[in-house]
Amino acid sequence: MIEVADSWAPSTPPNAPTAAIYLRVDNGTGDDDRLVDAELDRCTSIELHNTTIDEDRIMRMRLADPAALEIPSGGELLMEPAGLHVMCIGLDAPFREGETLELSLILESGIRLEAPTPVENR
Ligand SMILES: [Cu+2]
Repeated sequence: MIEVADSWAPSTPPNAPTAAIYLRVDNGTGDDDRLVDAELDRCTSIELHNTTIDEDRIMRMRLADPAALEIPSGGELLMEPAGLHVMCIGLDAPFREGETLELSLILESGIRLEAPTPVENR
């Protein structure tokens, strides 16, 4: 079975144009898979990002390499602060603590995982 073991999103300040979502997917199947897309009706578009720190110590986000989004058989994909994240672009309204986001994850195999995601500040 492949499943979202944990997902959460920090609340956002008023008028924030973007928001990050973090999660863990566990893969208990015998097949490798990969996260390829996500859907959330609160966003104009979604990108899968990775965070890197440049030589000048500035944090930057860029599109994640597909290799980094693998969900290996018997393993997990971990998306966490300062690393991989789902980037919600064109946020319609701030994420408010206590609400639940109806996030869906699309895997390379065609599997679609529903991931109700609480907004909480960890
Ligand atoms: Cu990002």
